[in-house]
Amino acid sequence: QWDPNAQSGRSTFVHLFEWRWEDIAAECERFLGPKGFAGIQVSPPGENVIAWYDSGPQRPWWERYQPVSYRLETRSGSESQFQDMVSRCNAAGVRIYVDAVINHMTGWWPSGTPATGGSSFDAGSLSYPDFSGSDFNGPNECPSASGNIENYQNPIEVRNCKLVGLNDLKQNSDYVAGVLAGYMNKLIDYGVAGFRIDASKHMWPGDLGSIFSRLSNLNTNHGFPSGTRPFIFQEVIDLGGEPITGSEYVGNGRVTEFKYGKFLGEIFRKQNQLQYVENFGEGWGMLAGGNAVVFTDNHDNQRGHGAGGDMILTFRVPRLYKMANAFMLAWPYGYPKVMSSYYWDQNWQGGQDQNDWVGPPHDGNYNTLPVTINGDGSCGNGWICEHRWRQITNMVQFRNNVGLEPVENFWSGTAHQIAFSRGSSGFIAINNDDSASIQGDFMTGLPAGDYCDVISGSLENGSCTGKVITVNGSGMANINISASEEDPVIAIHTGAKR
Ligand code: LM2
Ligand code: CA
Repeated sequence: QWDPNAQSGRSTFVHLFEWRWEDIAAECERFLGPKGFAGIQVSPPGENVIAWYDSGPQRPWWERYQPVSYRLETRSGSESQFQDMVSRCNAAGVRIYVDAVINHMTGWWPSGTPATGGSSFDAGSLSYPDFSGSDFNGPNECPSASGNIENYQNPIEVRNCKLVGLNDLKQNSDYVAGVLAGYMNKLIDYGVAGFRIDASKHMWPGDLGSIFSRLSNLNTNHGFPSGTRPFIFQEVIDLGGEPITGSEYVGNGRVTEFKYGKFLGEIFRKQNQLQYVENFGEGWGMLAGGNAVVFTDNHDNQRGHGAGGDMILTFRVPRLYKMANAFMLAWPYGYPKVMSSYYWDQNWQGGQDQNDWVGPPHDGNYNTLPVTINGDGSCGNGWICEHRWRQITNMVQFRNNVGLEPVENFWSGTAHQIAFSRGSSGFIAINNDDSASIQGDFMTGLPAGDYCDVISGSLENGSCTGKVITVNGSGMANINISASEEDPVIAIHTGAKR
């Protein structure tokens, strides 16, 4: 289904990429719950191959996209830690969405290669704890010579051949569908609220639909109303130019709208113009907002995998990144996801980062390091925690506060300056011009009063730690944003009135 199953008044989720379950549970209680986040996409919880090359990737992040079994044992933690996390996050009002890797199992590895939960498998003879030979697509189903996907113009290849050599499951087998649904139902029983369906483009929409129809309703012991269906969002990379489209999947649930982050990158890098966003959404050829999950970047395209290329904005260009996220969170389109990353050193050679595989911060035994919290609220041990950046957290609260109010008073100045209000609940102005200021009296739509700009500061104990914006009796406010400001954005809303 399309509804994110969020607690009322919560409207944004965060991808805590590669976090440990213990750290996520703590983050729900100390930060995400109190700050109003709706949910979390967690890394795949099922057992995966331990990927290790003597010279080459060692425990890369992408090993988690090579399942061996559905035992809940990974670098993020154990089954009991997973259960504890889901319970504690639900109690804090924050939903858990599991990244479900159900298109495939591992790529080729020598027999005897270990897995994170201690299971044995033999990729070459298609032998896994739950699956064997005929559970996989083979030459009868896959028309390509190599058995791999070679031609994205042929939907049969894309769905029935191997994605980068990964053994491809037959979702139209009753047995396979039953195992996959069984895994997801166990997670539902533990209290999860929904799923990201990895590599959905590589599965037939009808096969996915019949797997989803086998899913249980959400667990009422975790506070979900009886009869609640799991939230589904399907990962389909559709930038146009291929026969498979995202719209083929909207009958099953939401779909990742990859055009969104690419467009935001182009706009804020000035390959396009900010002033054109007045009809951002369907008007730009994207899916209907109610069918879309949107994000500035994700774990793939922030490191050059996946879609969007060098336009994608990430934590490495923080000024543009904060502007783009502020726009995303202020603009009523789709269900937005905030990325939360870890740092790695890049090594660019010939336009390719040789370190794009580097896994999460770890100790000498490749145990993932805990997320530590510094005195100023930022994260340590190599965790970036974009979701804790004040400008981003405060805009999550802006979005919760403005709810479904419409965009009004849309204004554009130069090509890279805009302002708009959200009904009578919020107002934002963004200046991405290289030299011109935004300066003048703007219609904010807000009731008279003094408001805290939630970009330069926050409302704390009745006062503003940043700029104060005064709205007069007719809703007008004087707005001043020079082109050289650290964050050339002002955002005010009725939830942060002094
Ligand atoms: C996804 N969406 O459709 C994930 O978002 C993406 O991160 C996954 O790819 C992909 N699908 C499969 O689940 C990642 C990563 C790949 C990596 C795979 C499998 O982007 O580079 O492939 O996970 O771990 C790796 C190697 C590749 C090798 C393959 C099989 O990079 O060279 O292919 O494993 O051993 C021979
Ligand atoms: Ca497939």
